[in-house]
Amino acid sequence: MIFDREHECMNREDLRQLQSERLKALVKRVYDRVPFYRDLFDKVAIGPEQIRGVEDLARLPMTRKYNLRDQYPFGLFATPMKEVVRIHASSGTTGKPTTVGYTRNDVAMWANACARALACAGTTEDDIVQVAYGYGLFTGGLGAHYAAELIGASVIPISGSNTQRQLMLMQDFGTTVLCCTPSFALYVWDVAQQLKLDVTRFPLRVGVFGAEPWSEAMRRDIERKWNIKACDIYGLSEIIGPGVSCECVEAQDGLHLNEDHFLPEIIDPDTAEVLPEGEWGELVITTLTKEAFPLIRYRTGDITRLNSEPCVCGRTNTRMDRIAGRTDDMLIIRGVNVFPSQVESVLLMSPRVEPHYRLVVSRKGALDNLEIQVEISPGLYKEVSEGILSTDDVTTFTEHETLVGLKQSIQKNVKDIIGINVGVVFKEPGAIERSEGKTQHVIDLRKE
Ligand code: DLL
Repeated sequence: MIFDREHECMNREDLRQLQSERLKALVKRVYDRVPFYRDLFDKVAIGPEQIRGVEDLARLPMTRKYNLRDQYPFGLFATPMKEVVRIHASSGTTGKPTTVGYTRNDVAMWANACARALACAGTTEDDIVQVAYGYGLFTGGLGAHYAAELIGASVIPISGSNTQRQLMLMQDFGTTVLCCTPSFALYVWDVAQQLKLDVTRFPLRVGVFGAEPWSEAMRRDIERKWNIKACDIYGLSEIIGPGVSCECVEAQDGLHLNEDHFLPEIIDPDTAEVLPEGEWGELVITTLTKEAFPLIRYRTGDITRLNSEPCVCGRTNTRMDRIAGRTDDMLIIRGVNVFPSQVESVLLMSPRVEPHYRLVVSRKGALDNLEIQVEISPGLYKEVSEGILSTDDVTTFTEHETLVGLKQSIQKNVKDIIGINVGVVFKEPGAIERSEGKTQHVIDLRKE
């Protein structure tokens, strides 16, 4: 079990001291070694000698995804390629991917940070860990793999896809911990139902799910369906991969951040002003110990808030809330900021719909229009289909009175809680395409 009490339960003053020392060394290193940072710091007339510790962090300029793209592929590396032992890259939906590099020490630090995360979620050396995150340039597979091995668990490196085989190995090998995206966990469950497998009798105990936004309601749904504890793990390839933070299985109340390696701040995404603890905003991270690809004040685009109250599990490191959304997938519908995860939470208030949904945004004249397409539960589908067959006056799915009522109640909840009027379209179970990687919930027709 990798519970690093020295660093995870540190007195906060000592932690700040450690962070300050590491920050000073980092700033000097990037200034000396990376022309991009030297230029960036020179532009705002900041030199390494002016950074005395964490208290001076806000004087440093921020970095963003486009800086990484501009320096593609290796322009931000702070070590010669000879010392780089691993390269990962983001999938890059637009144009070139962003590339990140690791030295041997970086790989070891990552394994350690991610091992802490998996241990925090309850993984021990007695576990059998099925890693169903994709292996490859994506950091999910290898990140969880090295971490679980470091803990001493038995790792099944199955990668993503192969749903039936996932289920077979889960049963035959007695998997106790599953690592994958939350949507894949739901997908595998669906397939188990088709195969008439009772997954609640599997030895599976814990799921360590992340790489995409999910809601508290979705957690409850997954926990009930699988009869497990589901913990949220967060990370991004630019910073390290999975293992930046993770929930503890004891409290499941915020994700413990590995703050001795990753220094967090929350800013207002519009003004870039640093916000006080507890306020929602964009997470900004400075990597304190990375060698090959250090980042200074990197704007993650992820919306969360921080809480440095000690946790019941004993850890004292700052916890971040589950990611509420991204600054760039925030939808603005008639002036109201809407995150897909908020809609998901409202949808899942109804037990009669499934967490398989799509948000289709279009423009009618000058007005933005949001249509929620959501699958109804198999039970409701059966009830409605039988109803349609046995009644003469109701001929279509959408006219069925149960669905009309359900639609109105979802519309009312969305209006009351999020503050917008939406259209709701019900789909049959299985009609919404499943994803084996990250799910794309939003289709924005306004951009086409
Ligand atoms: O998704 C790393 C990872 C792998 C994290 C496995 C957790 C588990 P990227 O592909 O670079 O890296 O994508 C990073 O995914 O900025 C968030 O927007 C989103 N994301 C990651 N974890 C979570 C999470 C990996 N737990 C981007 N909740 C990040 C919400 C998440 N969003």
